[in-house]
Amino acid sequence: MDPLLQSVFDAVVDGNRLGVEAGVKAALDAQSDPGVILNTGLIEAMREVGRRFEAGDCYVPEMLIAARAMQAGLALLKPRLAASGVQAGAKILVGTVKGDLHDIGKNLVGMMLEGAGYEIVDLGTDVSPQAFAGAVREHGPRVVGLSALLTTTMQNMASTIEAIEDVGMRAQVKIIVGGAPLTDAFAKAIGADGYAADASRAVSLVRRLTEPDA
Ligand code: B1M
Repeated sequence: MDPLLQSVFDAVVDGNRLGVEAGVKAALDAQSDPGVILNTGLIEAMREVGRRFEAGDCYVPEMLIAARAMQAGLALLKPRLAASGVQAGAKILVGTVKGDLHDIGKNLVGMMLEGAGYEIVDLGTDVSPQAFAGAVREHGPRVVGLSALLTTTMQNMASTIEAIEDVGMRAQVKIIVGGAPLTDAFAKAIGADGYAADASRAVSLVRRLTEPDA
């Protein structure tokens, strides 16, 4: 790999935000293609972080720090990406369901998905079923990601799916769910398209749902 891109990759994996910023700036100064910096430096590095997490070689704090470092690099690249016409990946709407204020896991999922090249619309926390449904109509995402951390609020995932059905948008979106109290069986019972136990698996799940042949 080009040494400048390698330095961006290594800095993301190490969670070194200043190193990522310096590496991205140096690569841009050296006329590297912004799309190549994104794919080879940032996205591949987050993929590596996801692999290490799934293998038990790193944990949530390291993944969060790496995701934040990646986002700092992405912020520098975004204007250049827009100018060079690089298309963002599929749009994904994420939010924590009604009554629930926990957002650390949802933010991590959003960051990992952004790191994988998807465009994220984050609705925040305590999002009502109607607000989710309205946002699906407004933004037209390929995937909706619902997060819940409380046994009391996970029930609101079912009403959110119903609300999306009620506005006639269910067939247009894949709905994935996650959060500590959830299980695959619960996800199936409420009619979600998939469940992910953690942020890294959420990325693989979205890839499977949006690019079935990949
Ligand atoms: Co709360 N809380 N909390 N809390 N809190 C828990 C969840 C709890 C298990 C603690 C406990 O009692 N042991 C318990 C729930 C019990 C239950 O429901 N059976 C609990 C409770 C009871 C409460 C309150 C009711 C307490 C009170 O006021 N009496 C209250 C509720 C407020 C509300 O939401 N209405 C409350 C409040 C809070 C704080 C505000 C203080 C704070 C949240 C701060 C914030 O998020 N900004 C908080 C915290 C921090 C926790 C714990 C300690 C940590 C949660 C966390 O961030 N984990 C938690 C106990 C625990 O989990 N050990 C607890 C780290 C995060 C990275 O993991 O969120 O699981 P997690 O996300 C993972 C996966 O689940 C998955 O990927 C993530 C990354 O790998 N995932 C998805 C998550 N969403 C996903 C979506 C996907 C895919 C994967 O697709 C879309």
